Amino acid sequence: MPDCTELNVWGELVAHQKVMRAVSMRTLFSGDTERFQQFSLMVGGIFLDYSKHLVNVETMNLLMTLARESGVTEATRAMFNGEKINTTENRAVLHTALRASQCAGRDVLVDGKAVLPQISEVLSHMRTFTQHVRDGHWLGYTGRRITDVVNIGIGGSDLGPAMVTQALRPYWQTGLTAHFVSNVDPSHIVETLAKVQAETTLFIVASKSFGTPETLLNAQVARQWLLEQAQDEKAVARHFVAVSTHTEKVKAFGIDAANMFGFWDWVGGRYSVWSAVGLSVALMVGMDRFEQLLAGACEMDAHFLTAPLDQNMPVIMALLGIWYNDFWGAQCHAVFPYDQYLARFPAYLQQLDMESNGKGVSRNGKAVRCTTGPVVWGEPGTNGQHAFYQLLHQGTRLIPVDFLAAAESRRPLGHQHETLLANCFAQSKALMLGKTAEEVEIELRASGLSGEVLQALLPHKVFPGNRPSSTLLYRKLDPYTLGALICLYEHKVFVQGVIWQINSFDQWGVELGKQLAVSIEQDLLESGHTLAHDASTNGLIELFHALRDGGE
Ligand code: G6Q
Repeated sequence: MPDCTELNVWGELVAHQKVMRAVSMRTLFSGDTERFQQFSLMVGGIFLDYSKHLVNVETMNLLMTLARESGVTEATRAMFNGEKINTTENRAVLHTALRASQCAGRDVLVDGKAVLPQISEVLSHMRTFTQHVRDGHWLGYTGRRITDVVNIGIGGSDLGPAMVTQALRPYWQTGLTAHFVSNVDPSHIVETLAKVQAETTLFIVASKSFGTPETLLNAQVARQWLLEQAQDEKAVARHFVAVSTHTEKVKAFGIDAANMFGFWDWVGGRYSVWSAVGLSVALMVGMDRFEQLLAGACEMDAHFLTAPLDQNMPVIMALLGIWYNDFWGAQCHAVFPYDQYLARFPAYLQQLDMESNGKGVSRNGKAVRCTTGPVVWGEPGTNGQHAFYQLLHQGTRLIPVDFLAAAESRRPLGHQHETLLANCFAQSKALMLGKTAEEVEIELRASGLSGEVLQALLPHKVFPGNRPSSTLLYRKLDPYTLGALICLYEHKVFVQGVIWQINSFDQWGVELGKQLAVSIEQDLLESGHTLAHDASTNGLIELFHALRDGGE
């Protein structure tokens, strides 16, 4: 497969971008009454409006050619079929299989072993366990019901369950509260333990490797805290469960293998919320709703696998991202949920997208020639409007935006939801239309300004417009819709990785810092010996000792 930049269509897209630079979205809309219908589609309860983009039919055709010639369809089949597409780790990538049972997806073999029976076994273990906790059969060491669930994990073993649990807050069982501890900063675990009682708290230690120092340190603190109060080792079995692929390490930590929920090396950390890593979600909202989450994802999987490229929602979103990233020089991609329950969604997407596609070497080991994954960021609307939207509207950067909103509020209150959505729609409209100098002048004259005062103010009030955004609108944020939404972004990231020819499923870039931290920690623990780092690191270590020990 030639490098994506060597494909003919890549050159055609470069040339086409020069034409599109002179086109305004205002003109595109006024010249085509069908634009909204043409550039929108609905899948799994999610409506995507991509009409407010710097694209026309020719743009989309060229982008579809790029997808076709990059082998997106073949790569998608390879992933769903369990081929070992994560080549640097020699692993299959089968988070799609985790939800396949919810929509009669077919089984696949990994190393000659069918995966669906293994998945359904864990799902049924999760069902029994979560039912017992939720209905009060599973009790703490003093015989009281569990009131608090603390998930201890980091990265993929935290962001997914934390985001989904928060998104599904309206479905939480009364009397149960979820907490998430991830940071090795002791403040995190200490502040969390201060909120709960040992006799009614269940800890989930979630770690695929069961070797992540942050997680194990926090889990040890929680275990010690429990034992100080229970004064009985047997209490651990009532208050600790593990989610992991490593039975031996779980047992060595002191958690009974019967209280372990397994998953497999073909589930990447950032794709693991669909596995037993979602146990906290299932505890909070119940197993039926957890399976609805899987079912929503399964509908999106089936769509992604079967829909033609030009009617394929993840493919369309991926190509729009590539259009701005590689042909317009956009550095980042913003995601603004006008949905408070999705407050952690941008943070979740940061890992999904940036850990997957933040790569500079292609699958064949050579440096990529294109620009790969963007910086992903975002905050819930309307908060962002009062903070950084200024830069979006009048700054010098091109920042494509995804707006997300529900038609129905989970907490209706007067007309506040309409106020929220009016702001959402107004922002995408403002980004697209902008405000011309002529329009500003009319406004300023109407407000009584004229002459030099008007002329001095006028340029500051002009909005260039022509700034692209997608709007994703759904009826309400229920488990099914959320499942489809997460899955949509997973496949968007996958398609981009295929086109850029990178491995979206490894994460070697997180290793170096971890390695260096080991020797630096030794130097922080023991002062007085010769430091062998660079001058800056040595200086920081010395200053740390001086500050901590009360010196300068
Ligand atoms: C995700 C990454 C990473 C991982 C964490 C936690 O894709 O692999 O974020 O999830 O490092 O790892 P463990 O689950 O093994 O503790």
